[in-house]
Amino acid sequence: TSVNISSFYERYHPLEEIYEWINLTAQTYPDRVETILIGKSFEQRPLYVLKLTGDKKADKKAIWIDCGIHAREWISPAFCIWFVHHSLINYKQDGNITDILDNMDVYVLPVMNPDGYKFTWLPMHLPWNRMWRKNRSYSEDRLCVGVDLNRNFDANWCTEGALNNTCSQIYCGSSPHSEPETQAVTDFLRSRNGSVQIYYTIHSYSQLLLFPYAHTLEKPPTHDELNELVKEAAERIKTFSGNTYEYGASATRTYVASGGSTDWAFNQGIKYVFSFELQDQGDYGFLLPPSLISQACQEALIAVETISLRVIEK
Ligand code: ING
Ligand code: ZN
Repeated sequence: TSVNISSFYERYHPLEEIYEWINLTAQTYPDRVETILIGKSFEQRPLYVLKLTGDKKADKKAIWIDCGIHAREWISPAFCIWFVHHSLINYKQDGNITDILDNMDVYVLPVMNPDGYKFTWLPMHLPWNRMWRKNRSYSEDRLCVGVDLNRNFDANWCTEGALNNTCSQIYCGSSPHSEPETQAVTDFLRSRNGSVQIYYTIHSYSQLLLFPYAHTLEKPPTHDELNELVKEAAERIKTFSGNTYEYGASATRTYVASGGSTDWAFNQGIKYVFSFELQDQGDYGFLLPPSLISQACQEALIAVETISLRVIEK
């Protein structure tokens, strides 16, 4: 009998293994990877960003990719991990990833919400824990635990599509950037002051390629340019796997949501801002089986490559 042992990159991993993987990756590729501690979570877990660099060039622009802002969306950290591995093993082999790394530094935050992610792996009270979305912050004056980090950014904070109710799945927090995870990301991006040109944030599920705005149905002046980019990405995914990814402005394509990271990043002046919803379209939902990790990650890679290479050309 043959046993099909899938690789590390085609499985989901508990948080401790992800931290080990970050260490090991930085040790294995010291010339290509720098680990940057950008802050700590509410429960004091480190938030590590991996900076990937190709051959040195002066005044490089940068790409930011964050994963795991929502705890239950396991394919998201799986993508960041898969993407880093893909980039490192294919640099100087594959033209697309080589072009990207030679022209842009790539910052990858594999797990923005480690406390929530950890909670979804705890065996008690399943299946409720597995469906946790928020972080795990609390205070004595609150009835319930957790803030939705994607409603906690300083962008029309806590207006439409967010709730000021601690028990809600879309609780916006006590103030903009009240959460240490949000603070760490916004401080870091501001510290790179102008170098970050493309911002990607990875969610699941629904198979969508979205861009600002999320908080209003109004279109930004660059709507058509952003729409062209996601349209091409969706077409290339369709050719690759046959899967359909819908695309468009976030609020129009899905629902109005305030306090999201994409609107904040866009308002900071980052021109190319995207939020991807990876597989699937609801059959498995957040419980995407490991056998689909590879294809889901390939699809997201196609979107990242298509958009990034177009922006580099501009
Ligand atoms: N979707 C996102 C959410 O936070 C989103 C959609 C994207 C909202 C960008 C705001 C900004 O609701 C999931 N699946 O979490
Ligand atoms: Zn999400």
